[in-house]
Parts: sequence; structure tokens; C-alpha cells
Amino acid sequence: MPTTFRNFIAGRWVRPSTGRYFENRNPANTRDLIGRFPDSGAEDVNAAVQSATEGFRKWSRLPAPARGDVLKRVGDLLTERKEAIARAMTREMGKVLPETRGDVQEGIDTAYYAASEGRRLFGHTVPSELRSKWAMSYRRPIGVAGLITPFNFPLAIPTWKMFPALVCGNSVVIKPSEDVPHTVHLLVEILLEAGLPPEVIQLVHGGGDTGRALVEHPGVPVISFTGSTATGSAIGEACGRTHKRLSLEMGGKNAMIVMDDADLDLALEGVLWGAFGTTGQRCTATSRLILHRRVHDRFLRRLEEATDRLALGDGRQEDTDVGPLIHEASRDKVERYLAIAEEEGLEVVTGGRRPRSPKLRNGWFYRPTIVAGARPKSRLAQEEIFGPVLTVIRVGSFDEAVRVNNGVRYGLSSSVYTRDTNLAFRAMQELDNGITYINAPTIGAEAHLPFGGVKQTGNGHREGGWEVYEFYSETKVCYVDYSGTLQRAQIDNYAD
Ligand code: UN1
Repeated sequence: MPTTFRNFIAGRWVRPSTGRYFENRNPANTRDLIGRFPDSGAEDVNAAVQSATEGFRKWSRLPAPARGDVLKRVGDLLTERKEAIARAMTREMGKVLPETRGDVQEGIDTAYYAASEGRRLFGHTVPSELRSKWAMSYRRPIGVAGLITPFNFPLAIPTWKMFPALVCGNSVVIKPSEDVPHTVHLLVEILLEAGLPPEVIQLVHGGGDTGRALVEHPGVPVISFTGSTATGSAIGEACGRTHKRLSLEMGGKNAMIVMDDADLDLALEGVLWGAFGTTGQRCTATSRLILHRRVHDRFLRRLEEATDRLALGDGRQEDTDVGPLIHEASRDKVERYLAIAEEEGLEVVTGGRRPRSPKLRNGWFYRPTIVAGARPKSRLAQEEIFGPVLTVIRVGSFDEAVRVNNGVRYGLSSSVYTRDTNLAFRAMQELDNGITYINAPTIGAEAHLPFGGVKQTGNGHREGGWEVYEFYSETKVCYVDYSGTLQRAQIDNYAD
């Protein structure tokens, strides 16, 4: 019998009110059933929000450094269990072990950053216009934060949202992706062990309907979502109607530009990692390669050879370079885009098919694929595929490369390989993205810097780094007039 998991609501591990469950299977071998998880309904979400409201009352009164201390212990426990969590994560998500270890490390880094932020959460003290008067601001918690997280970073992304929300004094209801519910289950166990008061964290498993109930719940003033642009738009509409604070992190169509003076060995390693790491399932994945015409043919030939050498397999095996896609619908989507490539007359340089090995028959595998000859407006050069497909565009100059990079609806990350310092600085200025890398691929953001994109990638907020603490707290401004007289701002004036 497979394990049947529960929600964590009101301080207890409980069955869903619906009595329904969904299955969580290993995407590298769908015969491997990890467990059954609750398919929760609005009633479960209600109970979670009610308890989290109670949790918020107590937790928000605890001094922020003490809240940070809990996060410090969370970081320690994650460090202790890094390997076990990474293995469980690879089993349910598919990416290779070095990557799931990195995913846990990102959670550890986020925990320690959050722990120390408990001793900062700076406000400002500024001079008043008036005599004997102080003017200052400080940061206040908001309430219950509703977090909806994706499958591709099963631990790191929940921590990006949860840890800052908690340190700021909010309580949390999290609904993780139904593709990777086990990792967040393990994370919640750690939070409780670290001493987080139980009502402060609520875990409600489920699919889109569960997420909708959370977004629409009037007791949840803050929502943070990472996922598809379509779902993000629906959430945006719902939050707009009720004036909720909302952070959206959505699609990307990130490009790597390789100029004719680039170190091609370095660029080759970079594009393999950026395009096919995580089987291309990162918002930051390198999904367009913009090649200067003077290196185009040479670089593409080398890239084809190197791509063909990538070994597909179970991510827990040492010799695997690339794991499976997350589920059947993802592979179907990739296959639909390959059909579009054919209709558009693009050249499939390599890949473009499932692997032939019978050993991989039970997983959602797809060969790393390169499609060349794309025009900047080709659908494969415009739309997010979220799979191991790299679209190559040839350009004649740096200016053209910038235009191509910027000519999409998304704006998460970009990268330029060049040895020309002037071009590197121009790239940082002219590329319309939230993140630009010089001589490094489009993936690999660090937890202590703000993360996010422009245009349709997001709605102006950032995760990570110092900025996310502003999202999870409200600014309160206080004036203290100790003059003992009525002083009228904008009217009484001491300039003379
Ligand atoms: C994502 O794909 O949603 O920068 C996040 C990176 C990772 C995070 C990716 N640190 O690629």
C-alpha cells in the first residue's frame, strides 16, 4: 500500500474534507508510486485560513529576531537532511541529484538570510520639516500569506516565499504544486521541528481548485504565485477585484547572445547547462540562442555534438545528465512545438524525438533538442515551451541581438558572451530583463539578490534578496511631535 499523506491544518495532520486523493508518481518511472496526497476543497482552505489567522495574532507579536531564530534552526535542519531531501525530490520531480542538492542549498541560503533579516527589517528615521518632531517608518506584518508554488524548484521556491513571509511576522497557508507535494511535506515537518508554532504554517494539498479557494479567500490579504502566465493572469484578476497584495513570477523566453569575440568553449558549456539543465524546466532556462553570424555555423556544429552526448535517465543515477519532463502534458506540449517547428520550416538540428532506449519507456523523457534557422518572430522563438528545446537565431550585429532579445513579451533573464567590456556594459543597460549575466548562462540566480523579470514575466515585485521583505510587510509611518505646541505641516515654516 502506498503512503497516504495528509494536510497540515490547525496544528494537526488531517485528511481532506473531500475524501479525495491524487497520486504522486516518479516522472522517470511512472510505475513508482510515491504516495497519495489530499485533493483538498474549499472547506479545508477555510479551516487552514481560520487557524492561520489565530497563528498570525501570536506570531506577529513575537520580536522579529526571535522569529529569525526559528529560521536559523530551519536552516540547520535542512543542512542536516540535505541529501535525504534531495533524493526524495529527484524521485518526485526528476531533475538530477546535483541539481536537487542545489535546490536544497538555495533553501538553506534563504533560511540563513531570513534569520539574519530578523535583526534588520529596517525602517527609516528622517528629519521632519518641523522643530522638535520626529518622523520615522517601520515595517509591520500583514496577515495570512497564501503561497502557491510550482513543480520545478520543489523546495527552493516555497522557501523564497515562506521564509521572508514568516520573518516579517505573517502566517502562511501553502498549496504546493500537485506534481511535487512530498518535498513541501518534508519542509513543513522541519519547520515544526524547528519550533514554529503550529498554527503559523498550514499545508493544503490540491490542484487548481484548491489554489483558487486560497486566492479568493477574504481572510488572505497577500498572495504569492510562481507558475504559468495564464494562471497568473487569472490570479491577478481575482486579486485585483479584492485589492490583495500579489506577487507574480511567470514565464520567460530567455536568450543567450554569443558574440563573435566570445570564448566559445565557455559559451558552449554555458548553453548546455542553461538550456538543458532541469530539462529546460526553469523560468530562467536558456530557450533562445542568438548567435553572431561569424561564429554561427562553427558553434552550432559543436553544440550539436555536445548535445548528442547528453545522457538521459533517472536523475538518481550518477551518469545521468538530463532527467525526464514532469508529466505527460509537458511532453505533449514539447511535441506540439516540434510539429510547429516543422510547419514553420525550421531545421531540427538534433533531438526532436523521444529516446529509443526501452529503459526509458516508463518516464516522460524527450531528447535535448536544437531548432535552428528561426526568425525572431517564429513561434518557437516567442513562446515559452518549458522543456529541453533550444531555438537558434542568427544575427549580424550586437544591435540586432539586442533587438531580438527584447522582441518578446517576457523579460526574466538574458546573457551575453563577449570579451568586449564596452559591449558587456551596453548589454547590462540595453537588455530588457530583470537579470542579465555576462559570460554566464541565463540560470543560476543567487538567493540573496532580488529575483524577477520585467514585462509579462511578473507584476513588478521581486523575490529573494532584500526586496522581498518589502512585499511581505507594510510600511507604517509615525510622527512624534514633542514641541508641546500645534505645528502645522506645510503652513508653519522655519526657513526664515
Ligand atoms: C525558476 O525557474 O522559477 O536562477 C527559478 C535560477 C534558479 C531559480 C530558478 N536559482 O535558475
